Amino acid sequence: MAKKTLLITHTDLDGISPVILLNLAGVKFDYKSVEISDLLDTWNKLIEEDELKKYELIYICDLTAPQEIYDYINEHKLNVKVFDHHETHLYANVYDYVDVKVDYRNRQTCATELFYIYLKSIYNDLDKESIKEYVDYVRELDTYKFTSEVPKEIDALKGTYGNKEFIKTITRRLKKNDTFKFTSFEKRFTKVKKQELQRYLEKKEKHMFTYNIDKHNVGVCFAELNKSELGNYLALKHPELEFIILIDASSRISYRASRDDVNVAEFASIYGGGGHKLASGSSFTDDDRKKIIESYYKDAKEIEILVDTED
Ligand SMILES: [Mn+2]
Repeated sequence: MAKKTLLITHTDLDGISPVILLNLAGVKFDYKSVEISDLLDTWNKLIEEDELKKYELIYICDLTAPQEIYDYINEHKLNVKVFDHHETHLYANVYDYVDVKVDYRNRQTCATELFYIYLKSIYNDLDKESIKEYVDYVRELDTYKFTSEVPKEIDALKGTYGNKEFIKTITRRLKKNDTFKFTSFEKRFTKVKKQELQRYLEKKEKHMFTYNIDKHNVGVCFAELNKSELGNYLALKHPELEFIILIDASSRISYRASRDDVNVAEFASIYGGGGHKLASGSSFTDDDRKKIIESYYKDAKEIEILVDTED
């Protein structure tokens, strides 16, 4: 059996677009798309199940790999190439098979762009206008620097189609067309979705609380959906507030700012979190959730009941 290529990549648009690029290059490969926090587990499982040796080449994209993974790669002399743009990953540039850049040609870059530059130098077929355009859209979305609405529309389609179907349909489209185009159905769908989002943002804004926390004037909102759109919308609309706190009670807390004088990473670190200057997060634990239940229902006592989750 001929050896194959393995791609280990992130789950977002910048993570799954490398899958599309390998499809377009005509490479025979398997891929795993994982959350950053699951990378090490995924890697260790590949080792345990003796899977790694099935591959003659392994790409890792859009994920910050910990030193442990590099130690293994170096010790076993695996043929690996890494493409990423996270600051926390710059340390790995000491290895000649790693390409981590935060900026490229005087602007922020993304994993898809770095991977594309590399693949294009090997597979001439990729040097095509539609693919170039698509990679630019992915970069704009991932670095939040927009010149049009198209990147957000592409990302919304990814959410609607689901990753597998999205990869299939975009691969086919980029192969066939000279420029990147939406179908007429997608155009109509996107318009309706946008109107829906606008109503959602306005509704959330009405339910925003304002607080002073640790000497900062902030807006606080509860939200489970469209958090980055919402955080951005509220931060831009309310320059009188230093930043916006979005509490996703079933998951985590996000901090968003649009002002240069604010550093939400610092604020988040007080609460055990971290991130970037304008976008950070901290965790919201089961203990926090229980506190809410128990402060609302004064007589609540937690009990153990076996729940049958099979359906
Ligand atoms: Mn990325």
